[in-house]
Amino acid sequence: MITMDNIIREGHPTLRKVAKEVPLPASVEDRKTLENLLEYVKNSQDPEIAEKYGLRPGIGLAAPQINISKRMIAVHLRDENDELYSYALFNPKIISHSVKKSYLTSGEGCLSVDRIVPGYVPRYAKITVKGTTLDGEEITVKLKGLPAICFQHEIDHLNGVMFYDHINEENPFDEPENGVKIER
Ligand code: K1U
Ligand code: NI
Repeated sequence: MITMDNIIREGHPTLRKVAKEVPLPASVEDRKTLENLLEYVKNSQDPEIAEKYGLRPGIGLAAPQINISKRMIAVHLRDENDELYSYALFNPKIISHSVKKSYLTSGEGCLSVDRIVPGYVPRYAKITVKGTTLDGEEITVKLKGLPAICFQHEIDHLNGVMFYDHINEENPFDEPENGVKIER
């Protein structure tokens, strides 16, 4: 299982690389990696397991964060209506997005960043993502709110982008024009 010891931190060169596409159908090894990413996120949200193994809670994780530079992400979270978004995807791609932006009023954190970085992270308010599941099914998901933000954070990791790259340096709390505020 993945623990915090397997998660690389900012400054590690892998976090700044563009990750490679996963050849499909996925190999047994790549499938295992993706299963482990989803398992980490679920385990980290279970207070007993998280405490036992010292896991920092997360709502998503990308393969580069465990030093595997391949295009795989896992997300596991509930939206404001308590709807569960649980996905493990190979080669996720944003195929369309809104012009409108959104941002978390509490800012973002990252399991690869051991400090608080204050500021708003502008994201697309709505996105459509295509990707391939662990069962080899190609799916298309429409997202908004926190799930959309989480997918963008994880897909950024596949492109060597960190959340703080999006924060306005001069005015970290600059609000995107007509941006949707998301509280959590
Ligand atoms: O990729 C990562 O480092 C995980 C990161 C993802 C994230 C997506 C969108 C906004 C912020 C962060 C985290 O999960 S940080 C922890 C976190 O945001 C959280 C953890 C438990 C409950 C609710 C949120
Ligand atoms: Ni992150």
